[in-house]
Amino acid sequence: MPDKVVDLRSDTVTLPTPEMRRAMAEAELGDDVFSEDPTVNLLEELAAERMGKEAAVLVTSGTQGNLVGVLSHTQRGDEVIVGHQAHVFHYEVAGCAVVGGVQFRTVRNVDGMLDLAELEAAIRPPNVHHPRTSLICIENTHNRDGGAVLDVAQTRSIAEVARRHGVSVHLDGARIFNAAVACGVPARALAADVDSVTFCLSKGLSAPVGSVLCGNEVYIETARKYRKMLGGGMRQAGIIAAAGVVALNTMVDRLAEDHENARVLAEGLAELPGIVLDPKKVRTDIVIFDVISPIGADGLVRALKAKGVLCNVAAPGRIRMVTHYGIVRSDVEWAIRCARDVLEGVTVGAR
Ligand code: TLP
Repeated sequence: MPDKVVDLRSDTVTLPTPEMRRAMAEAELGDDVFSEDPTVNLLEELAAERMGKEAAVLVTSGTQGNLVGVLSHTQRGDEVIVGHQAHVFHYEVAGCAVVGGVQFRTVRNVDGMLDLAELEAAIRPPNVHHPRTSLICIENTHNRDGGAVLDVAQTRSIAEVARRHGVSVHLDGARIFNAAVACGVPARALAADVDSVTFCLSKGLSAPVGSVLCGNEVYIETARKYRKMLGGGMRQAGIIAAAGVVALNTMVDRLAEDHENARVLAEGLAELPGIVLDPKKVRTDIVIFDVISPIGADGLVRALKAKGVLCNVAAPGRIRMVTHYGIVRSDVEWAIRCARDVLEGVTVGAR
């Protein structure tokens, strides 16, 4: 591997800032299972305030946030409606089915948005044969849809369908602050119409560990029990929460830089032979493109890795690159140059 590494695999690779490390070292601590860790309590208050919800609970990861989030809305045998590209459907090891005994039903999602007619039709009327539809899960920004953003009106339109049928809405807001920055609104505006929201501290916000699940007080009380059941009662978790507080206070506005770098990356890549990409669709930190070059997506990932540029295949023939706190403009320019060298050197039939 070359000396210089440009790691575009995910914003999860971000390292804590010096201010976070200091805050972690100096954090005031207590036993969080007794709700006695002042730093965790501070983070939870701050998170609830940012999301416009009554209460919040620190969880270990985005996956645990969604699992605890879904469990706290549902009973065994319920049905949960999710987009067919949802993270919770593709990448969370079927935890909701295994642990929660709930069944997922997918509806089409395009650019992060659910098809409203399909959504409404998927909500089951009460019937002795049917599972009860108790929850709709949405995702903002949308990972597999290339970091697509749902705006306030789109979120509201989904929540209105849910409300008409007495169904709750959970928002996987792993990257909700990226969505908020892209829309130019506070994150709480994007969470206003949902019943619960989870967001990640350890993606673009660069904290080392943790996510926060937010909702009303009764819901979060339930969530605390499920978190404990899943082994997420972390005792002196203020060590982690301290970095989360710094993340919320210092790392949100700078996400605009990541979005700008992603735009430059997308525009550069879109000009290369064998890449299919509409840069206008890139609004946040995720760039997803199809590879029609004979080298293929796997071959391009391998060739870039040999040059020190890391990225992943997101689906067959499709690559994902993500910008973040560890990536500056010259890294993006370098990645484009490496991709150009590889793709312009490919001859038809080569693999
Ligand atoms: N996504 C990861 C991988 O799992 C693909 C990534 O690199 O993007 N919701 C969304 C929308 C996510 O993108 C992720 C992580 C999660 C939930 C889960 O978060 P973690 O990894 O903290 O469990």
